[in-house]
Amino acid sequence: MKRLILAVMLVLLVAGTAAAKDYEVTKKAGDYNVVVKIDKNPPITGDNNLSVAIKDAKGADVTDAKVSVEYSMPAMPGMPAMKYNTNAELAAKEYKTKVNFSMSGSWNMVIKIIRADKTTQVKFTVDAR
Ligand SMILES: [Cu+2]
Repeated sequence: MKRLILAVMLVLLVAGTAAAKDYEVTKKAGDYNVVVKIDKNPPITGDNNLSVAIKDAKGADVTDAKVSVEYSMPAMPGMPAMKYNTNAELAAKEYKTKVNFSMSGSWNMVIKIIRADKTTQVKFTVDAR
């Protein structure tokens, strides 16, 4: 019986760990392969840590780009349009920043990658709880 309880607890622990996995979006944009991660899954109303990893066509890490994150929500009844912009800073081959979703719902994300005067954009939506 003790063993069964232990086994059940172990399963719950593993399930909990799996659920805690980062929210992840992978996109091809131009020559780049871009992986965006958010540490809250699902993303939440309030602060979320976001990271962007960029690889070039050869699979090498891109560490000399300027990366910014724009997140917005169109106007809806009782709420004006919202738009925020933040610069991501390079740390350990990833570009990191915080995004603060001011309300729950669907947010339009635009990751801007500027490198050698060329701008590449990655777009996706995030549902914040
Ligand atoms: Cu809204």
